[in-house]
Amino acid sequence: MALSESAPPTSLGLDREALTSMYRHMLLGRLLDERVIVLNRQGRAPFAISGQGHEAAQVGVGHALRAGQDWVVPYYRDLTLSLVLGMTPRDHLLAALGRAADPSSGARQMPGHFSSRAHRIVTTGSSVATQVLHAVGIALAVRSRGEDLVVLTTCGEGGTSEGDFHEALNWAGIHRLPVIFLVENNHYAISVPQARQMAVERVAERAPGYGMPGMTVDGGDVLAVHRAMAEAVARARAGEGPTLLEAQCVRLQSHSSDDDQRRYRDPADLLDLRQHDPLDRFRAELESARVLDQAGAEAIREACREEIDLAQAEAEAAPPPDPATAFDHVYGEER
Ligand SMILES: Cc1ncc(C[n+]2csc(CCOP(=O)(O)OP(=O)(O)O)c2C)c(N)n1
Ligand SMILES: [Mg+2]
Repeated sequence: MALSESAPPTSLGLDREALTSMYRHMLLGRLLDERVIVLNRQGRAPFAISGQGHEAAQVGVGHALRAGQDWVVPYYRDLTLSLVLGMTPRDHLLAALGRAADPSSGARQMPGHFSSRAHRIVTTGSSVATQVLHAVGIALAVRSRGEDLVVLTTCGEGGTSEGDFHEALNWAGIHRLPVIFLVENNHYAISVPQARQMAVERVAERAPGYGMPGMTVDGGDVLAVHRAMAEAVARARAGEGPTLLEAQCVRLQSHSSDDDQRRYRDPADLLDLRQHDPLDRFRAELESARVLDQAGAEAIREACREEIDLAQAEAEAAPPPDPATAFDHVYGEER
């Protein structure tokens, strides 16, 4: 790709390879997300839940982890995070199209509910915030085994209203477990705005109540998220306990393919969201730091698009599950 070799590699604090990889992951996540929405609108994928607007937050945290070693207990919006950790567009398109080879569940789970044993991504459920407790259990196991690992779990700001969230933070705080709680605050829980979800302005304000540091970071700024996460990870690895990290994001699409946010959000706000697209922002930053030029950015886009096209072709050619297996893993085996 066309990189400006003369540019200082660290004007943004990371080397150009890391920065380019971050941009590539953000773009791959965005283009794959858009593709799943198209497949949904064409009637080929039953469901889409979009992470558009969350890419910087997810890439920022993902790049501060040791992929495949640290445990990640995500939620349904973390498509881009899963790509950072090593899942592929093919994995996701097999699930979106309900193919037997879907590595997450053999097409049993809803699309958007991915997991990967190989990448230490724990199965995502739909019940809001249940995963946060699972992450704390994993962090306790990590601690008990003396492993040099951290656990990342994620949820939305709406998820913080659940009892599970508070129990999880309380326990992690008491035992100083190596877990990072990332709240991707997009200010809406389906149609319910943040002000109806909590009496505080920032999710991170809750952290002192559980004896842990809380940080609010601009979730549209991938490098700021990365710095905050690196700090939280270092603390966890040093045995200094958990962190509550709030990334303030924008939700560019509706909650899912089953709702239309124009019915409950102000049209002016929806227009304004477009001014806060984390991809445009990072690309401008990379260009002005001379890490990437227009041709370089286009080459990355083209490579991502080709990867997604190929993945879609493979997923379309893959067979659906055998109907005889419909009840596998659901009820006890038939005798
Ligand atoms: C326990 C529970 N209650 C309600 C729902 C329905 N539901 C699914 S997602 C969601 C909104 C969650 O919002 P938030 O936590 O802010 O995450 P976001 O979707 O905005 O990323 C709700 C209410 C659910 N799945 N589980
Ligand atoms: Mg939300």
